Amino acid sequence: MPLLNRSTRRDFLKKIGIISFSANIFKRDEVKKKSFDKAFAARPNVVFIMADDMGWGDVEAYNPESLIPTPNINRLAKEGIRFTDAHSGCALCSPTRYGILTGRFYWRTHKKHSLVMPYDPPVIPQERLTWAQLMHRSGYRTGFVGKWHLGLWYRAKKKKGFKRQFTMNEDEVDFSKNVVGGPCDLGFDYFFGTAGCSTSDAPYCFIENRSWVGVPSMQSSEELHKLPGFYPGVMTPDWDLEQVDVKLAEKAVHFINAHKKENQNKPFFLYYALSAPHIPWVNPEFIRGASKEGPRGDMNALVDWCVGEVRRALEAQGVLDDTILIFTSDNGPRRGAKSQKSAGPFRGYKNSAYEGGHRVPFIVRWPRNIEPGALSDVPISLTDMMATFAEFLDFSLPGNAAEDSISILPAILGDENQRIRRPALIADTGGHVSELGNYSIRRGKWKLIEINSQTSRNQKTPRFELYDMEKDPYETTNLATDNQDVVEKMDRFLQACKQKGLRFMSGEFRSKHR
Ligand SMILES: [Ca+2]
Repeated sequence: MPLLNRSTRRDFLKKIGIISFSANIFKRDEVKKKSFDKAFAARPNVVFIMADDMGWGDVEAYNPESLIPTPNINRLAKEGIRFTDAHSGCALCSPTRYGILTGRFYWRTHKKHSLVMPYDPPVIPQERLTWAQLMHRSGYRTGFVGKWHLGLWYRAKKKKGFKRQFTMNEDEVDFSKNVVGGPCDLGFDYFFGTAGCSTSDAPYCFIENRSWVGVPSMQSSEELHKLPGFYPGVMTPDWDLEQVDVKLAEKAVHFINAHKKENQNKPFFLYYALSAPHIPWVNPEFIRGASKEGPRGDMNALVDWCVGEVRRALEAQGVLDDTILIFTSDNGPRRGAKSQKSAGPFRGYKNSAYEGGHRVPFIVRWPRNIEPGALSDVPISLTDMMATFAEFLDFSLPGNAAEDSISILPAILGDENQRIRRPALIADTGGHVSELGNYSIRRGKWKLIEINSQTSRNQKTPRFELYDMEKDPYETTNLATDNQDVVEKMDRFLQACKQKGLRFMSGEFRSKHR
């Protein structure tokens, strides 16, 4: 069900100049095509910038006491809308990224939980509708730059077919052959980036579209193996950890510049997934010492530098104000050093079901339609991107796509009623140790955390924690024991969401599960 009523939507589309675009475009004659092109040009570009493990409290616009200077991100907040209750779909990389591109929770995949490991096959099958396809079918040129981390098909050297193994068999991979099942097979016209975490997952080699850029012909050194979180593996002889984010920024800028020259009649959609500030925190020289926190802080300063590079490119091309520019992070941060409160005032860090695990910065700059300096405490999720842009582009989502995605377009435009339209806010922790997974669900003032631990054979039933988020937003007091009825209702609702999809949990169906 659309969240904007038809008249509101018509007014909105009229305002941004694309209403004439929405119907029957292929039947237009040549004269009408001119007006079509004009309307097309009026469509805003979309740039989605996502840091990797940057915390709510790392950004100065969220935490004035941050030890990290973030002038470029602060400026976006000053000129756009800043959400204070935004959440990643998961407290871990791959599941969040899956949710952004598909509008679905990761537990609906064959993997269900945990990360996509190096050389894992794709978690998104080619037939699934993605955010990129939605944009592409709506007339956008689409590009993905950065960390993919959603799996690829790799060609094997000897046997026919594809590799499906983790790193120990990487010598069997034929790096002279194309990879498939990645961004260019899921709706992106262009891809430049890495298969997994760009600075800690093998293979350490860039991919452009479907081809390897160079050959990862050598093994990583013993020196690199000492770095925190670094997976040993093959790399290209010229691979330089310090320069990875600099290179990705360069490619993001290149995509913007090249687009303006080559595709003036089309808007573009750039999904730019940074490697920073993910471990192992090896910074380029020019950013060292930029923060007062040390290497992790400097890596966050590098994120800000990258945001500045993209902004400058948009400005230089004269398209900054015709672009919806979004900045966010894929999950909560690691603990900060010194006095840095990387997760702000919230409990927990990356991988946690507590707020610190998945409450992330989320800023949208779009001066044509967003009041500068706007602030919103409406709960939103990164899994909402699909439904949001479907509504924006008048794209009808089929019933078997984006099941967990709720349009936040009204919230971006400052409509507080969005709050009551969301049946619940759900986040996953990635469940590293559990096949069943761990979840949190928020409805009204309550937040239920369900931990399905399998560390003990005797612990077969989930452990629940319940918090009153109005009185206790920092999750200090577990109220589950005294509120078993609430726990049961919330858990029932969570199970129903898993089964039906969050998008369909409204109206009559919702009332049955109160
Ligand atoms: Ca991450």
